[in-house]
Amino acid sequence: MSATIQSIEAILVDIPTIRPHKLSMTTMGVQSMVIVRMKDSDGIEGLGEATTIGGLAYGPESPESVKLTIDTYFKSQLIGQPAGNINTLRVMLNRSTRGNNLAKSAIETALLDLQGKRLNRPVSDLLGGSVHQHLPVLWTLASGDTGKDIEEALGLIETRRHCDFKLKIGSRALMDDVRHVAAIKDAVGESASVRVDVNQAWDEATAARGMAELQAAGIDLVEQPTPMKDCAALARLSDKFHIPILADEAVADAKDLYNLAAAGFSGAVAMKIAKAGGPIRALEQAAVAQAAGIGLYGGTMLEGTIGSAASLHAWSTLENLHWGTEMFGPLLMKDDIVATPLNFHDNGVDLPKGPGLGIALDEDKLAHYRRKA
Ligand code: MUC
Ligand code: MG
Repeated sequence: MSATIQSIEAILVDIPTIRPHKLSMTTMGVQSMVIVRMKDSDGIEGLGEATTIGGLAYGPESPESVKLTIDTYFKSQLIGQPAGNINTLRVMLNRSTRGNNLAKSAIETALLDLQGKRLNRPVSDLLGGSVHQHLPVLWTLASGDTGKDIEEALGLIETRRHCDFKLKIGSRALMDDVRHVAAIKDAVGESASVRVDVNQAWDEATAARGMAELQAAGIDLVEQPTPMKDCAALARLSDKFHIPILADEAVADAKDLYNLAAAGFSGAVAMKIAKAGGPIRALEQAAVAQAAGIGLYGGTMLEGTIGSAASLHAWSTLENLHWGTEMFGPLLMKDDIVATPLNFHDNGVDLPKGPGLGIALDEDKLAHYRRKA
């Protein structure tokens, strides 16, 4: 008889960030993750993670609500089911529960890790096989201070940890942001790609002016300048400017991307396992993007090592990641809960090896950082 799911634990973990991470809607000083431990009847354990940025200031799911969804609604449906048929379990959860994609992503990841460990194959093999073993990773400059950001960027270029940068803007007046961005672009020079993420903070008129200024300053990409539901604005802006737009919050899954492309959007899309509901569903976007001529980018919700590894296994299966990835989440945190961290070097990161995600927990660290109350 095939192994069945025996237990699922959803653990809240809080790890401080290495510095304040200033986004347009909030400033993060700690990253809260939900770590899923799923055991089957053979005693094999699968790991998953759900993470978001800035809690409810960012989106409708919080780490606490993800834990509640898993504990109260998903556990009872999954326990006792055969662990090996991931698609059947995904369909079951999608039928019983609308939305809650962060929680679904953690579960889908744990099922993939479990299956990979049982078959002794990496998760990337379950997704068709990796095309890349080393993936490019940019870094986000978001200290809130131009001088500190420049110092941080120059240090990272020097050590070849990162050569491309994303700046978080949108909380200040437009021209203050433009001056901040232009000063950083000036300091890092031609060879570094500098992009900005506005996290929906501008209306269309502000975005039009901002895009013109950023294009003149040599910025390569503008991420989600306008509110997520305003697809028409994103399409109009992409038509008006040469500087490409990266759709982030506007696109959770393949259907969103299809609708955006049908509205006339051109540019690129940030795929995220958290937005889509798991690595398998995130890759569905890649097929739509490729068909529509939209560029691909491996996005993060600032996941720790488990969520970042799951994303890397998915992105590694794609021939072209036109804009690389931003899987640097673990480096933004002061510490880690895994035994062997990801290997960041040469402006990128290695795809972890070994069965499943290729990640093992450090039980002492997990005990230290798990939420007590
Ligand atoms: C986002 O909105 O893209 C990715 C990098 C970062 O600093 O924040 C995230 C989320
Ligand atoms: Mg973004």
